[in-house]
Amino acid sequence: MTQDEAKRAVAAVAIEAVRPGMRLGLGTGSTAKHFVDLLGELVRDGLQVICVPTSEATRAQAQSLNIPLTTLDETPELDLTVDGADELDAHLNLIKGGGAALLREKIVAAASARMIVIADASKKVETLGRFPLPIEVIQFGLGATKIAVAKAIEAAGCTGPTRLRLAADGHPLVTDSGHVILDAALERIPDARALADNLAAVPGVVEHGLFIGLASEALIAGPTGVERLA
Ligand code: ABF
Repeated sequence: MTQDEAKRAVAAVAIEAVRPGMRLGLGTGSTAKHFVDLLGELVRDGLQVICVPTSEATRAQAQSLNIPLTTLDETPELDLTVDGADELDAHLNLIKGGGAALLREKIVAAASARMIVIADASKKVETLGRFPLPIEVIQFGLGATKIAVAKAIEAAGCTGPTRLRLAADGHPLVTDSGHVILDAALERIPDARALADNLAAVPGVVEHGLFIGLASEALIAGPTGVERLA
């Protein structure tokens, strides 16, 4: 099974959780893209759902599939969000944000009664951190914020450089919400809760990619099929 086939396989299991009338959060990334494609097929066949996209990319995909969209202003409570992840551990703690959508993803996940993470087996790790941790920051005062972030990282017992994420044109990548992203290459995060709390306290940090206590379950495509972690 190729990695893309694995992503499709977990999306096909996740779509079984969708019921008529559900209010859904639609994730971002290549795995979530498969879920949205499958949802589009059900909508074409008459399924009634209303959805909040977690990025402009997912919005465009959903619109192209005629999936009915809403906002968290109109629909502040969602039944289910299905989204990908860059890393997940056995406690369902996640690193997300490789797709630069972490802020809206976290807001949508937090507004959902249930969050199903869909991932290929490469995302499952013993300890979070091998994937550089995305940290979304406002552009004002970036130099000072970078120093404060480094101190917050050190205070949580982690070490590693933070780099400003660049877009393909070599300029700083700007997120859908107009912020920039620092990627912290920490290798290991021994205490994700402590790091999350430290980062959240830094002025200028809008959000970070540690999702703790948000995922209800994960569907992971491995060599012997789809494993469910809850
Ligand atoms: C998004 O999905 C991002 O937060 C995360 O980086 C990405 C995972 O990407 P993929 O499913 O393409 O591996 O939710």
